[in-house]
Amino acid sequence: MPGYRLYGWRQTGSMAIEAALAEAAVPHDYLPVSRKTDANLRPEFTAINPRQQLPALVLPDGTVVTEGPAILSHIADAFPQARLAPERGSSARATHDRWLAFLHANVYEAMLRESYPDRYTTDPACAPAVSAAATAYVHWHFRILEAELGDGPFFFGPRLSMIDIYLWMLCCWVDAGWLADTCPAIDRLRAAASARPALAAVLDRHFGPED
Ligand SMILES: N[C@@H](CCC(=O)N[C@@H](CS)C(=O)NCC(=O)O)C(=O)O
Repeated sequence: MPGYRLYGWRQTGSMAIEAALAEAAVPHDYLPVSRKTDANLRPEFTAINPRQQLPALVLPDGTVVTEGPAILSHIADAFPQARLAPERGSSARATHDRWLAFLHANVYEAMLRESYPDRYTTDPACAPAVSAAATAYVHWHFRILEAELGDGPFFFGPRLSMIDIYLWMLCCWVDAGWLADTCPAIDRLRAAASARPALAAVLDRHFGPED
């Protein structure tokens, strides 16, 4: 019987999904879709995700799930023993889902504007300004989240959740010096997540030396 299939690539949003699957010890096949050769634009992958973006998780019954938070929510609910999200219907779960959506809608999306500004303007001369504004927007949202964090090291204290995994990934895409200086609680969360063996291995696959 086929199992889970994750389509991903180095230094993309598949990093959080790999991390969640590793933390929950979910067996899966990893199918690399090269961003170097734009394999995500090929018909085979477009048939899986018409947005031509990574990640995409195919469930054992063939259901395709895209969009990071939807994939993370599915993993949390399908593997509750891993306790990577509070119980469905609880206030804690509403808080969890709130901040996951916040990170996805505001921060991840702004990071795309930062990296691909030409997609967000019809005037190529404006691209640098679009990118600079996106950086400021990312920083603003990091500061909002910084104010929400308690004693940590994770969002819900000692217990890792999907918010931490997603935020940990996003931390890889901001300036490390800015993060340490401006958002010490988020930086502490990042370090605590990176110290977990499962996440350290994923971090190395994404940001370590290429094979
Ligand atoms: N909203 C999507 C965004 C995914 C996304 O932007 N993925 C990037 C890699 S980090 C990608 O595949 N980009 C290829 C492209 O847009 O051409 C999600 O949350 O999964």
